Amino acid sequence: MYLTTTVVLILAIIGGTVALDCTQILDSEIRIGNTVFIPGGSGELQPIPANFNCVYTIKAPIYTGTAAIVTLKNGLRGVNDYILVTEQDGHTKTIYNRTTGIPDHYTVITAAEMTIQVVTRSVFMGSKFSITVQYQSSNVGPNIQMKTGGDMNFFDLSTLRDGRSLFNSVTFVGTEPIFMSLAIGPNGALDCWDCFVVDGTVSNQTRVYRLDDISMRPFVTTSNAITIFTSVDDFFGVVLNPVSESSKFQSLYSLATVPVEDNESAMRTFYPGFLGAAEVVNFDSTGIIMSRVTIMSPTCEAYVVSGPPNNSSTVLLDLSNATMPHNFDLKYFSVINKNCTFEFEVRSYND
Ligand SMILES: *[C@@H]1O[C@H](CO)[C@@H](O)[C@H](O)[C@H]1NC(C)=O
Ligand SMILES: *[C@@H]1O[C@H](CO)[C@@H](O)[C@H](O)[C@H]1NC(C)=O
Ligand SMILES: *[C@@H]1O[C@H](CO)[C@@H](O)[C@H](O)[C@H]1NC(C)=O
Ligand SMILES: *[C@@H]1O[C@H](CO)[C@@H](O)[C@H](O)[C@H]1NC(C)=O
Ligand SMILES: *[C@@H]1O[C@H](CO)[C@@H](O)[C@H](O)[C@H]1NC(C)=O
Ligand SMILES: *[C@@H]1O[C@H](CO)[C@@H](O)[C@H](O)[C@H]1NC(C)=O
Ligand SMILES: CC(=O)N[C@H]1CO[C@H](CO)[C@@H](O)[C@@H]1O
Repeated sequence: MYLTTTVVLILAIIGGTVALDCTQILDSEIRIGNTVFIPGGSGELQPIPANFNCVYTIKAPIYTGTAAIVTLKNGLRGVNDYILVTEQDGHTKTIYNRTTGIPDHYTVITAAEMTIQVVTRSVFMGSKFSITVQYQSSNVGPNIQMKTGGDMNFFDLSTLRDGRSLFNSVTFVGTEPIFMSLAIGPNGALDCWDCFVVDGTVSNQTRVYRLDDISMRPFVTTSNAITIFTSVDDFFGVVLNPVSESSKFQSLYSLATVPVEDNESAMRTFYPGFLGAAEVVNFDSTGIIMSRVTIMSPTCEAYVVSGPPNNSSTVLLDLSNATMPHNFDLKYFSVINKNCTFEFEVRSYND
């Protein structure tokens, strides 16, 4: 028995445009400064034939040194036609003919990818779409080994900004999963929509997260590496701990000190046995002043200790009876709360 399959490709002509055939972006088109229009044209909506089903994959391979900004225009008309967007962080959204409020752009960081699936039904309804992909410079930064012992692992990503890259990144690699906290300064938390945290290295991404989705909760990687991408020049301080260190605490956060302006923070014991710690870092220089401690509980067991909160930390100050202000000739320390409700204020030495 002979099975003959004949594939007939019918090129429909719609308003003078040759119908789409699911052409993907060529590797040669992925280069810094290049803009690619899908499915052609120069950014205007393009008609989609009936029975169309194509998954466009948009990526920014590591060797190209790029990241991509993707703009999708929705011109769907058929009620059953749709576009399925799967972002690099796994978020999906199905867009129909009535869908409004699509993000003004999507982002693909180096070595990540997103897909846009365009589907039409058997009847041509005049649906249209357009995808514009702009490739920009993404500068993959240092690979840093997690320090151990009494050394704090911290990094300000604004130090990587080079004035020409959309993204700059840093990677920390350890021997166990990594806990990350955003160091909050006097101006509050960083406001950056297009900042991303990768569980893994740039070339081996276990998962991509938008910073906004993880910055307000404890974040621990599953792999032994973490990569952070910034697209803004603002201060972007992070403090990292091996999970064996962070997991001892029910609450662990970090503070960035600046000169002149005190940063206030409060800690409390929510239930017996609740252990909290704050990692205080002067990212710019050496010297931290604890200017005030106000204890609200009848008794207080809380300490300032050296380095990250670890067995190898040494107690620098007993907060139950400390005199303020207290100067620490250090770049960082940790405040450990064993059983106390209190507020404290810290700032950098003026230099
Ligand atoms: C979406 O489809 C419905 C049903 O066919 C139609 O009534 C409506 O006009 C369409 N909307 C747009 C914006 O095309
Ligand atoms: C403290 O740090 C040392 C060196 O990094 C490490 O071996 C040890 O497990 C840590 N102790 C705790 C309790 O986290
Ligand atoms: C990538 O990361 C995963 C998770 O940490 C690890 O299991 C795997 O071995 C890594 N692959 C390579 C090629 O390094
Ligand atoms: C914690 O402190 C409170 C009062 O501040 C006290 O009543 C309680 O016994 C303390 N708990 C422990 C375990 O020391
Ligand atoms: C050190 O860490 C171990 C393991 O988590 C813990 O059992 C022990 O109590 C800690 N020792 C001190 C002095 O904190
Ligand atoms: C603070 O209190 C601790 C424990 O109660 C005690 O060991 C220490 O000597 C006191 N320090 C000062 C400066 O009073
Ligand atoms: C002035 C001030 O208190 N700034 C910040 C200090 O740090 C906390 C985080 O613990 C921020 O919420 C404050 O905005």
